[in-house]
Amino acid sequence: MATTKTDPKLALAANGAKKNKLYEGLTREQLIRAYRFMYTSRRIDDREILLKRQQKIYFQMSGAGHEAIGVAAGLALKPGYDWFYPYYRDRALCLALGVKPYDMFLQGVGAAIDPSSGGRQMPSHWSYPDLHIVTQSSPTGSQILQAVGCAEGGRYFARHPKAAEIPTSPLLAKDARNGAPTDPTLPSFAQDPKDGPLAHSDYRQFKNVSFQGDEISYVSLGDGTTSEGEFWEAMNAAALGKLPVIFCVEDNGYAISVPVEVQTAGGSISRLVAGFPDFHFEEVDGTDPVASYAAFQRAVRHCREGHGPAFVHAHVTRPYSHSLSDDERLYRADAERERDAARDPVTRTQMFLLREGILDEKGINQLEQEVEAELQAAVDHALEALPPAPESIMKYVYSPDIDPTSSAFDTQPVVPEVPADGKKIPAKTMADVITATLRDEMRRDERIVIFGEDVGDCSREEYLKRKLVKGKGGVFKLTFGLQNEFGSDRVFNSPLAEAAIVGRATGMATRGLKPVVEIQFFDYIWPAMMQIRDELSVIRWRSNNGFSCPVVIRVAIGGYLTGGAIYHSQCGESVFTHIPGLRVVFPSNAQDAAGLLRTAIRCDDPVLFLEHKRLYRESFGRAPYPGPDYMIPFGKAKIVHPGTDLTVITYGAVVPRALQAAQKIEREQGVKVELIDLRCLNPFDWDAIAASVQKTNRVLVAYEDTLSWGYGAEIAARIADQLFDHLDAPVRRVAAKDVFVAYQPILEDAILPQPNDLYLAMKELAEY
Ligand SMILES: Cc1ncc(C[n+]2csc(CCOP(=O)(O)OP(=O)(O)O)c2C)c(N)n1
Ligand SMILES: [Mg+2]
Repeated sequence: MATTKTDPKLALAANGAKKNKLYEGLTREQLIRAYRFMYTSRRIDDREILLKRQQKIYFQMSGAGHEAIGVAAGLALKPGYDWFYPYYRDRALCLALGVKPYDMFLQGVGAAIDPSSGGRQMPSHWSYPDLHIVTQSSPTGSQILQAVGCAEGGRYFARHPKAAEIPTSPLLAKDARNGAPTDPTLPSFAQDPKDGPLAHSDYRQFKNVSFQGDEISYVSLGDGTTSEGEFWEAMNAAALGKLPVIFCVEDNGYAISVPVEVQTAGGSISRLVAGFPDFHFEEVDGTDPVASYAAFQRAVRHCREGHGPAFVHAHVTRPYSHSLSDDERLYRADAERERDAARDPVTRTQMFLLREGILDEKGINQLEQEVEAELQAAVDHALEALPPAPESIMKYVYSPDIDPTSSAFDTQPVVPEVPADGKKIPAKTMADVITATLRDEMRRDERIVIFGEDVGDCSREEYLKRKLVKGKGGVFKLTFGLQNEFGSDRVFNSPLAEAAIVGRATGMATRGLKPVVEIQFFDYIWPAMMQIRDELSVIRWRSNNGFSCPVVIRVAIGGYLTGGAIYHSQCGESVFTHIPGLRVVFPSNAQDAAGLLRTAIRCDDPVLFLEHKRLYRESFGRAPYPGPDYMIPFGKAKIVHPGTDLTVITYGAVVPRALQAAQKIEREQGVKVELIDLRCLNPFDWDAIAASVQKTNRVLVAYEDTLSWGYGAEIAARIADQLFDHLDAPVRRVAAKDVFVAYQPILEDAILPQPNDLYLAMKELAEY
């Protein structure tokens, strides 16, 4: 293909004495290649702009002005070896890494065979798994923390190479045999010859890992994007870990219409970041491919040699306004635009090639004609490509390989035999059982890493080693002892930065690790919301299954704490059940917590695992530890109390309260309540709800979150829609008042649903 190799004829102008001259290590042939990529990049932008005006594509974002720095990075790094988190201006980088113009036009037309997303994402949102170009989104800067996590993942596998292996029987088979017949459609490694398929119950079967000892994570962003908090969190994390990440800031002086001096204190991002330790810093004219290549070479060397991260600040131009929807003449004076035009990287490089006698005018013309012909063919071909089928929209919301609702995740608890002396097997708290499950899973799977705020036993390891301290292990102590047993590579404290916890975990999981991270309180999950909503949950879908990131996020949630107040007591799960691609689990007792947490860890989807703080050590719901292989499929409710007169649907800390009310109404009024604990909120067990409502004809939905727009609204709406004929009474909800949880216990009691509220609602419904 013309864009990837240099026509030897063109280099003929490489004449005489200068023939072997190197330009910062680049040969004359490499410079011609670089120019070809740059010119191709610019002309793809021009073609796309035309196609957009002809309404043949639907969006355009140009990389104009950023070509030289992109090509320099592409030549200095290795596709399929290093990892790339580019942004939308990195067209020239992608071309230099091996993406074909045809692939780019397929993005524009939204073709089914568009390798980036199959028509799901805008053009210039790059995703090419084979080249290690990781799927990119639109929020500015949300890729940066993932690049850091990606580097951490690579380092982890280099230190723990056995973790990268895909386990074979009997390790896998041990937990996975369910007696299902052999499935001929499964890949051979997923089959156990004796016992049928390995039941699709371990994400590692589908998560191949590759890593290199000296690999680099590249991430780029614009000057405006350095104002995002995640940028600073990422810089800090990269410096703390001395990670091999190259941050490339492509500074075109503007973020849409906002100039750099309004964006960056003092007007220079280089000056602001200069204090980060262990970084190598470069500030370069990013319109000059030779200077840019030299800067990148030095940055690459620093990272490959393990000295830490690098920061390349490239001054570039933006000749085509921000996008097709923007006209920069509205906010930039002509003189300023002319100054930029004089530095245009494509013309500049062309002049350089002529001046150095690397190409003559004929050579330039020939190269440009070849590019034009290639692009014409690519456009023609792409315009013939078929759009995706509307029926495909739900594909890859979740893993196509592992179904956590399946019987593969349905195993029996293994509880130690009752001792001869007849003493009862000790019942464990939900907190104890969660710790035991984490410990057993970490023993079984070396890809699991645990991090978050305070989750380690002690960051100053020598205190632990010398037994000077016992260790903390989480503010609720659920990870206590895990750093001690598994080491600080696998269990460690993170900086106090929730977006960084989830963003880094996402990058690690993309590489095949299984991060089980902790958000200390649900009330503080919000800084991570962008990562959860726009990245973690959507990466598989938007990349058309090119990438996935099955992270588990454990979160302490809920009230009834007497004193927790507004910022330690909130629920809010419906905000997350509203997100496609995210599994949401909310157990009410020890045994369910163990079974569901194990399913969360072994499955192939991102999971939000909500742990009610009030239930951690409650006597309700204690149980013996159900063993190291106990799993419960997602989306299967539990009938906590069978009944015939009224269905109560609930979960979490309302379960024991509803049970209390159900027992009272049965005692006092003879009303038999069927109490359903959903356990898993997305997916949820519609079949269990429908069967019960058809039997009782009366239904109450109860939850701790605020009433309006809450989780129960969806359940109530579905019941009204699909079970209307079976109802003898209106669907009722009992939930928190539409206000925040207050500190004074009298107020908290009035705000959160109490057993008596549930009792009264049950009575009213039974009598209706
Ligand atoms: C989080 C977020 N906020 C706002 C936007 C809208 N937006 C898209 S690009 C952009 C400006 C980015 O400027 P800069 O980082 O300098 O990159 P450039 O486009 O100049 O290369 C803005 C505000 C967005 N995509 N994401
Ligand atoms: Mg900018």
